[in-house]
Amino acid sequence: MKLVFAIVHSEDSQKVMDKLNKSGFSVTKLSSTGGFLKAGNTTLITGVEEDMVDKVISIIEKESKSRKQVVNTSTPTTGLEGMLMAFPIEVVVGGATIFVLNVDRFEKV
Ligand code: 2BA
Repeated sequence: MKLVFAIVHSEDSQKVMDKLNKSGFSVTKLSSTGGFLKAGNTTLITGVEEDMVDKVISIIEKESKSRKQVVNTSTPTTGLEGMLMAFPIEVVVGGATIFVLNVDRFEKV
């Protein structure tokens, strides 16, 4: 058995979960926060048999859009001691970031 962790944009999460459920997969949704943008995203966990991993990934891929986001970073200026200058950079977020882990044991009791 495998555990698929998918970090998706929160706006895509409902669609991804609906499609996974409709295809017979159980999903758990966790609210998470990206370390770089410090913005909310969603982590979805799905436990599946190994031969279903590609199907799960293709559903997630199909429903997860990539987005451009502008983030302000600050850098110390030269010559002006202690001054920080903010400048915007554009980053591409997603579609989805996916990790597939081995499951040693799975029980439902
Ligand atoms: P964040 O950490 O908020 O990152 C958002 C986007 O910012 C990233 O999109 C990437 O384009 C950019 N980015 C992240 N770290 C950067 C850095 N050190 N320098 C420049 N740009 C950087 P994605 O790669 O699509 O990642 C979306 C979210 O997925 C991330 O949100 C994070 O929550 C998660 N994630 C991505 N890679 C991960 C990894 N290797 N381990 C754990 N979580 C990861």
